[in-house]
Amino acid sequence: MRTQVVIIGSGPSGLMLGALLSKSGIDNIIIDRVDRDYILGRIRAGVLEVGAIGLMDRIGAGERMHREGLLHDGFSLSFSGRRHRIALKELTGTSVMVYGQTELTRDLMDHREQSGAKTIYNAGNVTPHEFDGEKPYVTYERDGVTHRIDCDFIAGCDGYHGPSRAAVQGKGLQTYEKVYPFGWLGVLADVPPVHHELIYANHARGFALCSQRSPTRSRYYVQVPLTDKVEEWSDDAFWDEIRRRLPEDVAQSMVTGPSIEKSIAPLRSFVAEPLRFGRLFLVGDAGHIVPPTGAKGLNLAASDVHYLFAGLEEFYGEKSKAGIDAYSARALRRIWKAERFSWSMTMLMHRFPDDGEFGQKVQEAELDYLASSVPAQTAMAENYVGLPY
Ligand code: RFL
Ligand code: PHB
Repeated sequence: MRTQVVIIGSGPSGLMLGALLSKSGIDNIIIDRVDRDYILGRIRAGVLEVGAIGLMDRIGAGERMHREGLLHDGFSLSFSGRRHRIALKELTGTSVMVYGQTELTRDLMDHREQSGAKTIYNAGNVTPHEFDGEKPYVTYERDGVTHRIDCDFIAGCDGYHGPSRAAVQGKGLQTYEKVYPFGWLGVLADVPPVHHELIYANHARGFALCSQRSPTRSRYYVQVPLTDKVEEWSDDAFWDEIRRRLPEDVAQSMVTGPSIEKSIAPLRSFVAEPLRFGRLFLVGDAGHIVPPTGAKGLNLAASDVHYLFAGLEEFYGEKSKAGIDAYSARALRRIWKAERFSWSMTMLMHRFPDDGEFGQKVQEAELDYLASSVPAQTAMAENYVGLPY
């Protein structure tokens, strides 16, 4: 087989890139290790920045998102029995949209199916080759047979554990990492959200987040030690714990019900540099991870795609390598700012077992400062709605 761009990974970054390339007449094949239903079973991000919304529109896959997505003009921080609203729209002129990653991925998969572009699911042992030269190729196995796809470029959109970053180990790859000493226990339930906007809570028992997917579906999280096992958390124990961490009036009005998904995700900050190795690019989670506190993971995948697509379009349209040469530096400038913001939101809102009372007092002072300073709120809002591409 031969195509222009092989995309490894059928998550949001691979699907968005594939859609933009197809729209520009650039042939591409997406290969994933698992199948469509498995990918759609993963419950992940929920908040879209204006840049990600714009990308969905540009692709032509934004119709359902605009119909069902919920525009949010602000969110609240809860701490020391107080609640303070960060008025995103008022402070920045911009809102964010609550629309689940699952739904966005489904829209992109349906769009791809309709376009007739090729996707290979359930591919084993996917491996990029010869990307240092002019003739890269990707091999994979299916039904015991090894297949080869020759291409011009390989886009590594294969997440944190995928083969693309593994393939560039020892080729000048630098990594920067911070692992946090806790995880998020998340519950999805068909109950109305406790509040019309998101609430991020800093509490002595640990962080809590009230998010949502629709007017009838809630997504809630609590900070838990990394040693906790999801099987040990009954639904009742979860509801009791999250209510303890929220302001009294919020806790009292919370509607509870059976969970339809429950999982624990560890928190990590991670950046790989550079994001280009010859004709192989790292995109999205393959190149970087943020802790979910800033709601940036999926949005960074979208901005990477924006920069890489611009480079590839320039390469095929104008025969210029300038865009692909600039991809890594352009993407990393935005990535590091989102890393900084996600790290600072994480440090501000969680309990750190080893930081003691001093750490806690500093958090309280920062939250008090935020609540009283419009410039501080504006800085938080500007980062939350997403920095420009
Ligand atoms: P994805 O979504 O991980 O997709 C990568 C795709 O690559 C495939 N793949 C392979 N394919 C072929 N061969 C292999 N060997 C392969 N190995 C992997 C996978 O099957 C998959 O389909 O990466 P992408 O597209 O870059 O998108 C990034 C986002 O998914 C990610 O940033 C966010 O979901 C991060 N994230 C969250 N972000 C938020 O903004 N808010 C959240 O609440 C939030 N929760 C989460 C998250 C990420 C999680 N992970 C990674 C475990 C919760 C979790 C649990
Ligand atoms: C979510 O709805 O899953 C969500 C929202 C905001 C975050 C993280 C996760 O910061």
